[in-house]
Amino acid sequence: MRRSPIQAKSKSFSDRADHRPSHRLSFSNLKLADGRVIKFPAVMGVLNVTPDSFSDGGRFLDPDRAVEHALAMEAAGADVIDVGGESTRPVGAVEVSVEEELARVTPVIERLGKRLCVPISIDTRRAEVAHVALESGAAIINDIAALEHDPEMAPLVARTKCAVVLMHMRGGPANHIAFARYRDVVCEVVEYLAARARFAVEAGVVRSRIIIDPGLGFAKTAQHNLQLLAALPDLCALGYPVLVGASRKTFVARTAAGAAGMADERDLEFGTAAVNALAVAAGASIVRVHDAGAAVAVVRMAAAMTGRDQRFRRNA
Ligand code: PMM
Repeated sequence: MRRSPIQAKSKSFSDRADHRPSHRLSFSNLKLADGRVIKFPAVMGVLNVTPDSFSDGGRFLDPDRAVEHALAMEAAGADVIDVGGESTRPVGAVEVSVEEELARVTPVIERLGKRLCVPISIDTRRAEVAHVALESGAAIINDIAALEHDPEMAPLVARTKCAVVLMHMRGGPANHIAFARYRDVVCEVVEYLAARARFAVEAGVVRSRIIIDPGLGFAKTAQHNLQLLAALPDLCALGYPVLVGASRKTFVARTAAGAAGMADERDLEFGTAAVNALAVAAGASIVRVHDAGAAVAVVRMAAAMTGRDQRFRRNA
């Protein structure tokens, strides 16, 4: 019998490091309101239209380059493109106005809505931005504040029947690192996401379109992130598809580089690949990544090895 999240509280970190496949708890797909289907495990390609995001800040501020990059990620096999206009880098993120966020993402989503076959998700905490993005062709709201930041967000998701990612974070994008204190990080994150999913369902959000996310790097130390990754089966046991966003994050670089070393590109690349493979093996449904081509190969391999491959899968 699988332990409940509460029972899991007493497990030590090493007890939780169980990466055996957990297909029974994994989902096969997500059906969007427009009829499109995202088959799991899926790859979400990141498109940050910001000057200062941690990994790709400034590279895609120009809408032409942003559109080109999104199309390239789709061609590389990405199943969803996640467009964001607000930086959440752990140190030095600058809060942008709604107007600025809209000015960054709207021209890109409008163009992508006409050209991409795969669904678009909008990475925002603000209902006004989410609303414009949905009107322009987005089908998923990726809310790093799990519908807590803007009271209009839950009614918007419920009304439009779009899919939603509920992510765990504490504090805001600019100060979350100061909140990295937990009694038991796994229990607290699991309980938080269960409560936010309950809230969403009570607000009228379609249950089968809720995705949960532990929010790696958001108000978490490297050790917290590793504990959460080791406990992915506990998150999957909540009964919602789980998204894992570890791509190129500082804890991956530090862990992969080891105690002495300075992290380099290979540490980031292979560290990210290791997380993605083990996350899929542990039951995660979506990995959010910057290098879509690499992640597609990793996810396909991990899915095939754990009996989760959907042969001849073609999303959207
Ligand atoms: N990470 C970032 C931004 N948005 N959304 C979700 N759902 N999960 C994440 O882990 C997440 C996110 C920050 O990373 P980036 O600056 O490299 O995009």
